Formats: sequence, C-alpha cells, structure tokens
Amino acid sequence: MQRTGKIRPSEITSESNYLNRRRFLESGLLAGASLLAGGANSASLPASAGTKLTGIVQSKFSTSEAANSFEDISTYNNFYEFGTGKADPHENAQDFQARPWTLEVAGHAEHTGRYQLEDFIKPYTLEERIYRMRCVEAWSMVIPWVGIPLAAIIKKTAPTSNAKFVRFETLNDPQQMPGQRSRVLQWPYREGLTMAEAMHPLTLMAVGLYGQVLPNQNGAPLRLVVPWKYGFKGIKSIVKIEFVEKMPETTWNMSAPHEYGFYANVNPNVAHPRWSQARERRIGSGLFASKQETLMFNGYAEQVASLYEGLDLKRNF
Ligand SMILES: Nc1nc2c(c(=O)[nH]1)N[C@H]1C(S)=C(S)[C@@H](COP(=O)(O)O)O[C@H]1N2
Ligand SMILES: [Mo]
Repeated sequence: MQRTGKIRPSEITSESNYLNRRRFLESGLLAGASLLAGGANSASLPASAGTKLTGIVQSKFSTSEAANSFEDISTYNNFYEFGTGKADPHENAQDFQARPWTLEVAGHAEHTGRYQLEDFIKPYTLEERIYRMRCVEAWSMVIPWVGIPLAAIIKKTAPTSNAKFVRFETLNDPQQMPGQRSRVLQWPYREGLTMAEAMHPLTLMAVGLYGQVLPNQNGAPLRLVVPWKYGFKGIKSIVKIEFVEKMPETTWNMSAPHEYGFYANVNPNVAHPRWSQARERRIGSGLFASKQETLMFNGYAEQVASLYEGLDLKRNF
C-alpha cells in the first residue's frame, strides 16, 4: 500500500483487515502501543487555555479571507452546555477543567481504549487551518484553528471494515456544565460523520485557535471542525470517539428531525423550514453590513462535492 498523504477509505479497510489478523496472532498484548508510539512528530498540548502552542505547520487548506478577531471567536459562541445565549459560554466556561482529560476510542477499530489526551496527541503534527465556519442560524466567521487531521488519527486507530460511521460524544458533567441541568437538549451532546467524511483531508480535530490552546468556550480540550457542514456538526469537548456500523443519532436531529439532518451540509439552495439559508451575516462586519451569499458546501465544493455524488441533498439535508 502506498504511503502518501491521501488515504482512500478502501485502503483503510484493507489495511485494518490485515492488522486484524496480525493482532489476533499477537494475542492483543500490544493493544494501543502503536497508537501512542511517537514517530518523527511529537505534538505537545499544554493544559491552560491561552498557552502558546509550538511546532505548528501551516496548511495549504487555509482560506486567505480575513479571520475574525480572537474576541469575536471567543465571546460569540454556541455551547448549550454553558447556556443558550451567545455570551453565556464565555461567561460560564471559565472554570471548566479541561484536565485531566480522558479520551475513549471505542467500537470497530484495532486500537480502542482510554487515553490521556496529552499521550493521544503526541504522535501528530499540529497544523494551522484557517476555515470559514457557517452556523445553521445564518451567521458565519473565519477561524484560525490549530489541530490534527482526523484522517491521521483514524489511520492510526485502524478501524475495521465494519466501521461505516464515526460517532462523537461530549463530556457529560452537569456539575461543571450548568446548561446540562436543563433539558434544552438531550445530553451528552453527540454527533457523527460517515467514514468518508471523517477521512476527508479537510476534517480537523481542533485543540487550539490563534496559535493558542483552545478557550473552554470553543470546546476545549478537543473539538471537531468540519468546514463544509453547519457549525453544529463541530462537536465540542469530546470524550468519546466510536466506530459504528449504523448512522448514529445526533443531538440536533434528535431534538428537531425536520429541521436538522444528519448530513447538515451547508447548502444555500435548501432552506431551513423556518428561514432561508441563501445568505449569511459575517460576525464582526457590523450590524448594518449587508449579508453575503452563502456558498455551496460553504465554499468547499471543489474538495467535497464528490462525497455526495448521487445523493439527493434536499432529502438528505
Ligand atoms: N457540545 C456542543 N458542541 C457544539 C455546540 C453545543 O451546543 N454543544 N454548538 C454547536 C454549534 S450550533 C456551533 S455553531 C459551533 C460553535 O462553535 P464556536 O462557538 O467555537 O464558534 O459549535 C457546535 N458544537
Ligand atoms: Mo450553529
């Protein structure tokens, strides 16, 4: 198998079947070892929000559009675990303890288990990716994330051929997350991607923004970023990644199935039942600034449209 940067899902499958057989022979003694083994790279992830991250490489996938200010990005948030108002997460997440943090990898994969986040991150290289983010509420921002391509993580985790979807779960801790004491959503927040979406080179696991450790309100210590989908797919403060066979339940779909689908691809031609998705307000551009047009797949059509060939995007919203 060729070791290039791009991995097709078909290659993953065949490699993991191979690993499956080998692992069987090794009687599982080394479970997890290769997932944590440091290679040439050695990303380190400090605990406190705002700490400078080191060893970041620039990504060719960044937009050249002007990024929103750190203030915009860290004070205008959706994170219902800390309240439903846009300013609530900034206000209520300051004491959130993003350490120690255990990440569970479960389901149809070779290297399942529970990992300390710092150990889990170590084998990878941190990248800066400046992405557009389009919320389903018709506002948008440009955010300079720091993270790891999810594909790199998945490759090391070695899913088996039974893995058709990846499901993610946020921490469930009503003590620390006051919003979880209300029933505004079903907790824990959960999200999912198809395997092909999860393996797409644009899909990122973010640990920082503006070159610093992620602010709590943006989903510390680890959150998903899928720039061609509505923002709600970008699940925050992830404690569990699970490889599953069936399309997983997702929080906003469970809450209002006619309004929020599993795919949630940004699409100016498919209106939300209660508002148009044709235009968006770029945060920071001023209250009276005219709205800008929303682009198909949030402007990432060239990279991702092929994932959805033959899929009715009106039905599969
Ligand atoms: N756990 C969790 N993840 C979440 C949310 C949430 O309420 N809880 N809100 C989502 C929504 S609707 C959006 S638009 C983005 C906002 O990310 P940001 O606040 O970092 O800009 O986070 C998403 N991830
Ligand atoms: Mo959103």
